[in-house]
Amino acid sequence: MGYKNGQTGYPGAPLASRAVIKKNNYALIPPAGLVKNRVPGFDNCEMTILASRKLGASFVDYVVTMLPEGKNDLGFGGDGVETFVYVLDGRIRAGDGSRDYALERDGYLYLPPDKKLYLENRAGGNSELFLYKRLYQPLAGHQPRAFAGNAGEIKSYDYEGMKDVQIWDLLPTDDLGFDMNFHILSFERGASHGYIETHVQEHGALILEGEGIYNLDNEWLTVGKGDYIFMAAYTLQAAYGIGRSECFRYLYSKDCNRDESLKE
Ligand code: UGY
Ligand code: MN
Repeated sequence: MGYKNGQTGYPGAPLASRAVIKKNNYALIPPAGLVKNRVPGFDNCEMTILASRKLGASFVDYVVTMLPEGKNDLGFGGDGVETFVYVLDGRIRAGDGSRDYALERDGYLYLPPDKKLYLENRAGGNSELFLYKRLYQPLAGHQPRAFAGNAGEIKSYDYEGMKDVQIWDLLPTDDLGFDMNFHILSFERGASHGYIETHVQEHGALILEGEGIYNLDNEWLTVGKGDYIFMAAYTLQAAYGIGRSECFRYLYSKDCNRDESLKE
């Protein structure tokens, strides 16, 4: 049943999976099927690459368990690659080479493409991270900047006129220097999107809490905490919050503030 839920050995039931992989369209990747990937620079870390170019994404997403001595001293990103780290659990030091940020649960840091991200676990036990990197798309006259925050300290607002759907914007929305943003969307039980979205942007989404029914390219799939969803450009998408938790809540990335190129 996989390293993420600590259930190795025979499952005592027929092998089965909820994973669905439709390259260049969408993917549902539950934690039970994840395997560890060794990524150079990450020491004492157990991690899995989620979305990648091989799946059809322009970005790479990861889940990382930093063991007690976990660190990245080599630096992640930089040289044209922007990065984002979100602390799902635990406590870490995240640095850009000249400045350090202490991040606790729900804390996050965006680093622009001219800075490398350095990480060190500072929890007594493990820390759980969600990590992202993408080639930054420059825009003349605008620069992105390092930005840190904690989702627990940001105010949400009604999502598209619906009080039972709340959205949190994790990065500035009024600065064209940023070519992407991270958001959290939360649905009370029974709440849903107002329509099935079709848009040019891509998403990588990690379910933080609860259960939902997600429409991906007009297939309705049950999803829950720990599941990862990749949505390619133009993939139909919408969800209902269901289940017994307070809400159905996920963290997701979305590209923004750029026109589409006519070149590859
Ligand atoms: O911002 C969004 O595009 C978001 N509403 N998409 C999604 O939740 N699948
Ligand atoms: Mn969307």
